Amino acid sequence: MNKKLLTFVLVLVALIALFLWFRPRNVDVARNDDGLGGIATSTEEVEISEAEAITNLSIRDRAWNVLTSYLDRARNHDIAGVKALSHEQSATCADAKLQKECFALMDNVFEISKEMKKENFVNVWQDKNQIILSTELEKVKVEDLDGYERGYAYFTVDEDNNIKVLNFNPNRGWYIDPKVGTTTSESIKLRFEAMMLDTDEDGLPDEQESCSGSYLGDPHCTLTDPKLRDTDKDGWWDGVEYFFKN
Ligand SMILES: [Ca+2]
Ligand SMILES: [Ca+2]
Repeated sequence: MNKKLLTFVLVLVALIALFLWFRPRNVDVARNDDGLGGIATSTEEVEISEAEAITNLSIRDRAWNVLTSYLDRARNHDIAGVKALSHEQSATCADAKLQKECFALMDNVFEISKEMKKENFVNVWQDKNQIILSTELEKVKVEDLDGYERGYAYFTVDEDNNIKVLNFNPNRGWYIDPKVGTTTSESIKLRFEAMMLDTDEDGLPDEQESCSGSYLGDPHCTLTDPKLRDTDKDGWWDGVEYFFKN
């Protein structure tokens, strides 16, 4: 590996919906956003078939509405409501004895969601089983670190065409300490772009799929085909299936 890479602080931000868990490399990057941004509050469940017939909403709108409802329910500590819009309920919230911990998890998820703005999620990848919304790569400054971030929201679609929240992450990113090394801003940008390149648009960067570059020797790499969305051809994209297994 290039020595310059040693200066990178790799931070995989994976935050996350109530049914998921924090990754060891997670970091909560707080910003001073003004409220909920594009997150509205609605308790309407969204079914693809209904939406198509009644409102003609786009897939992006339907998925975002589900996420909005999910977050609204999390904010209100509505365990059953969150479960209904989740791909899978968290073990914490499934255990009645852990209600306090579940509520804390809900508060955390809702707080982090404040960074998400609908207008930024311009990429829409979907088929009958899954939907991924993502933002473009954004240059950021986090405390003393320079970095690039990209937001993701993952959804599944069940047999009744109900959209369910699988995972979301407002700022999956990689950061570098500018005081370390002599890397130029242009080479940093190129390196970050390579680190976040997702050729097959399945929600997993090429390097994570190929266990190369920033994922060399990383247990979170998947050894899936970075040029094929559904490596094992079971109908679930590699980036979606990742959250089933991790
Ligand atoms: Ca990929
Ligand atoms: Ca698959």
